[in-house]
Amino acid sequence: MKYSLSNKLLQGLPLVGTMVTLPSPELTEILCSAGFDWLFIDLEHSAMSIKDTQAILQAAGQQVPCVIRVPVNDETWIKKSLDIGVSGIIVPQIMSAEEAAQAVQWCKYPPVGSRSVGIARAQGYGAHFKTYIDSANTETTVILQIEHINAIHNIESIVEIPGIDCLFIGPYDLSASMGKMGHVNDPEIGAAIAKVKKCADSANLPTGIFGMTPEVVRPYIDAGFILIAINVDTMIFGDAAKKIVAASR
Ligand code: 3PY
Ligand code: MG
Repeated sequence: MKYSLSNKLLQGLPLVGTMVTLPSPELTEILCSAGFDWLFIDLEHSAMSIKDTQAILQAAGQQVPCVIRVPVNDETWIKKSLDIGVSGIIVPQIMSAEEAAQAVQWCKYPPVGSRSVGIARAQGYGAHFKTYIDSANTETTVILQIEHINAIHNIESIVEIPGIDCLFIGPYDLSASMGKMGHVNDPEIGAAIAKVKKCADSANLPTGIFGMTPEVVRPYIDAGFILIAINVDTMIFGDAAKKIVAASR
């Protein structure tokens, strides 16, 4: 697969993406030409359907790898997302090794996992069936979100689960679970994130993180986080619109 994100992650260089929440193929084309290295398509908090998401993937084509964040750690969401032909899956709110193993299992075809075999866009509507099923287990990027204090407590066992390609920090949910909602720069949150990084490093697992601005994520890039998501399409557009209005008053 030309657009494999797993291969890019293995190179160890920072990959900068942004969050897509609007069902607009045109906006996706604009984000692809802006130069992002990957797109984080969010089905957890957006109003997008699987059909909307397929149109986004069609717009991105082979230009930029897209990853879908499923709403919940769930077999149906994972298989439907994979079958529309995405580079990887982000599973939110992983709290334990058992949950991590379950997510990986749903992302992989047998004998490694239990993903159901179908024919859809991912398999070239049948035309690339064999090529796809032969490569999907290694080419599909499995990203698990660490974003709850329970996950921090269980991080040593989570990193041991085979088949995880990246651990991605959700600083907002993490801060909420620690009674400090939105205080993503709080030292206690920083210490929890540092613990994840240390354990991930010892297991040779790449790490990623979300932040609202390049300045917020800079220290994490410097610390070796490589899968970086900055800002959300709606806010990028809203901020640009506000600047025009302010500058013309
Ligand atoms: C969070 O900060 O909770 C996120 O999920 C961002 O990706
Ligand atoms: Mg979150």
